[in-house]
Amino acid sequence: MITLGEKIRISPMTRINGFWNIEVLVEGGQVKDAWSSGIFFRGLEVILRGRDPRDAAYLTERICGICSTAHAIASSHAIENALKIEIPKNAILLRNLSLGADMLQNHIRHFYLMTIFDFLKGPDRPPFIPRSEADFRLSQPETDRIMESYRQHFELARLTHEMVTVFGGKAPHQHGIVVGGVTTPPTVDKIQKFMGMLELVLAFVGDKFIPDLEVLARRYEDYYKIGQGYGNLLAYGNFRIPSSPGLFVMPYGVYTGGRFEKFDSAKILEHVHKSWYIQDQPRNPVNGKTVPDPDKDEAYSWVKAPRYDGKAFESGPLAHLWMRGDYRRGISTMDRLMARALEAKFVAELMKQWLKELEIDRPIYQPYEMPDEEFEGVGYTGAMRGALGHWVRFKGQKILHYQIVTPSAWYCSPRDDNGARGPIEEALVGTPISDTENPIEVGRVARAFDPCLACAVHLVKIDGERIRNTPGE
Ligand code: NFE
Ligand code: MG
Repeated sequence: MITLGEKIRISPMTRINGFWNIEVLVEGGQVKDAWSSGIFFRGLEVILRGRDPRDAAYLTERICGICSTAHAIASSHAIENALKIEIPKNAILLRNLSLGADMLQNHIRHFYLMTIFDFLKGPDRPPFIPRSEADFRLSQPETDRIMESYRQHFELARLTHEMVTVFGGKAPHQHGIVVGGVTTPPTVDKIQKFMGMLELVLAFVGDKFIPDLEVLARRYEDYYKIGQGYGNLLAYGNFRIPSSPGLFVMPYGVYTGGRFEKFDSAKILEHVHKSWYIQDQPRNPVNGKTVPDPDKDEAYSWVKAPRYDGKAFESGPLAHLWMRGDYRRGISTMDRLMARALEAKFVAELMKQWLKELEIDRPIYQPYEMPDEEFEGVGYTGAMRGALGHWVRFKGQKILHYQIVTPSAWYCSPRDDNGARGPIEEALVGTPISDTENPIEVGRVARAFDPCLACAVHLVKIDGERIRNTPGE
């Protein structure tokens, strides 16, 4: 962490996935301004050019180990959308089950690995120290209870990954999803094995995860008011309903200015003025470009700035449950955490139902021809963190164009071409900071979004040193 006068830079921000800087300007005990910088270039969209579109699922899964099934689904949807392939009912159910298992893995890990140590005091030994000593409000019995769940969660998170392997072969980066369907037929032994693990996970979510979070929510009720941000929510359809083609358990939706709107993909534009890409007009991903320009002076992030109808949107469990009408308490740090736990329970219960709907000896794959003409498609899904889109154009067996807009790009984005902050930047504004030496509140607000940029491990404090590309300068 580097303190520059009243500017605080947390670099790298730990307990998230990936490499991330957060910088905040603190005045009068509050965050006045904030900058979110992705500091790691991946370039997957560039790597995909010239590859076989049928490999895109496996290549894009490597974007990330924690949301890989979501990429396999979005990629397969994009190519199936281009070629108008309808996959069989069993394939829809098996994809739902694999994504559901990976989502449970993510949500349990996010709470026990990434979140709780912003709120409770762990044991006085590494890796729990050094830590910020500020504002721990839980009683000793409450802390002991959550630490006990913390110790159990490792086994539960492992079990959820094992569930992914039942129909996916391996985890992360499972290989059970292919264009046209899935690879592994449902058999009685596989269904039973999956169900046994699911029951254990469901019990943990109901008996531990949700009650543990309720303890935090009671002690930190002020976090229902902190980190509210723009209040714009975006969700893409997720978990197809096999009996109702075109319908999703989690519906598409846009919520802005306190109103719902119909989703229109033409309103998505990615801005790059503050991102290290060659300067360009805002573009829909259909015609998006990914040409890095690491020396661009005005930029401060490798994350582009996706906007919908010109506005910054967050996505994720809160958006999913909001569109369904299942959770509309508010939009804040604590609401984001609460929706994630409730989504885990909701999805785990649905998974029991999907397992029962599987039909043994029925098709899992729809054969298709790979034509020589040029095709274009888009695949949407609701990943663990929300709205995930893959846009593809291919000719014959080669990808001509591929663009991916992840949920983390939506909410970790920097300022757009109009100078408007990204969603996390905006949510941080107004956050009270009790101790600028230990701005634990910044971590609470930022981590509640479940940012994914891979794992960073340590903090360095160098007072007063200037570093190039400091965004707020
Ligand atoms: Ni790496 Fe991901 C999810 C996707 S990135 S975690 O969920 O897609 O936001
Ligand atoms: Mg992209």
